[in-house]
Amino acid sequence: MGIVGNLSPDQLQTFRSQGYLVMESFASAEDIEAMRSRMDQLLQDFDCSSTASIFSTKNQQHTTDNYFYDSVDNISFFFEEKAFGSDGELQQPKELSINKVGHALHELDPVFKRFTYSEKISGLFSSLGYKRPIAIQSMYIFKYAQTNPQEYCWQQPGIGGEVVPHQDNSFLYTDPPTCTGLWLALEDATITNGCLWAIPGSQKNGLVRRFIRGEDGVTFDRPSPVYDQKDFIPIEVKAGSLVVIHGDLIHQSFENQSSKSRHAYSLHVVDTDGCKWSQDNCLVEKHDALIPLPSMGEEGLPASLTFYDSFSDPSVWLANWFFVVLMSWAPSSTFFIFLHVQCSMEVLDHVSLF
Ligand SMILES: O=C(O)CCC(=O)C(=O)O
Repeated sequence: MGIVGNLSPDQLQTFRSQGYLVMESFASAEDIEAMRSRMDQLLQDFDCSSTASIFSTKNQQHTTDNYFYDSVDNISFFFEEKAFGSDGELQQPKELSINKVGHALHELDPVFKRFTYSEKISGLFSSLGYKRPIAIQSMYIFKYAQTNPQEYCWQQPGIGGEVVPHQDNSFLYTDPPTCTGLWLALEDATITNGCLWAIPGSQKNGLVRRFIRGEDGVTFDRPSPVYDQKDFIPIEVKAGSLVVIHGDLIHQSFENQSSKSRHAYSLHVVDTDGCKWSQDNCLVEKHDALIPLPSMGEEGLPASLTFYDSFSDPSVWLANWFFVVLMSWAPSSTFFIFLHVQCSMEVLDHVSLF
């Protein structure tokens, strides 16, 4: 059976008219805990010395651009603009200096992959009419709380920087445009800690500009329109809420001015059926290498997420028969070989699952 759409007609109507939809309690407390503690671990394991030098050295546009391009199939760490002092040194611990981690968490990390390829997400894209949805990039965004100036000699108010008004289709362009953003609050997001803001209905005016990759790096093809801040409304949500964002919706977020952090997992999905990935996008095309989210009309889950059914595999029966024969011949050593093989298969099974 294919994946069934899970949005109600009212939810679809809201999404179409205002350009975004809030789905409360979309992620469970366990999902959130799993993603947060996984990111804690990734951060602890991250050796920041070489990456910090890329971002702290002035006039290194080329190197930072390359680091960005390579992040398409990596788990890369991006520093906050204000993380470094004039001496090029981090002003606070690395755990408080990262702006985001991306852009292939959904492919490379088992915890983020499991959430991304869950039926809840597939159902959503089926509801939105996607035929072959691809998760094209993922980000863990920190938006750190204000740090204590005495503790870290920090002069600026709030390190978790702003995200200027933008449309996601500018960065992840297909022809016709199909990007939808999913923004999952991993902590409560409020006006003071930097929640999303959006101009409801702005998606109806279409895409205003594109972010294009050329020989000299990446640039916008047009200047940004001037937006009236009065048109934006805050989208305050509880942890676990998902904000579904139309690719043409104008949205932004401000600096975190509070003492509470605001973590989020952001995922961008495009359709690849009847749509063409634009070759001048800042991230290179890699659709062929990607597994589509299970979608309406597809039978079951994609191969990478199916579970291995050992009972119907003749080679497993043959191997077991072989062990039975060996067992009757040399019982004790065969028992240990058997244990060893079973353990290896467990590990392999696990690897192929992710
Ligand atoms: O997390 C934020 O503050 C902004 C995220 C955003 O704009 C996006 O994921 O498209």
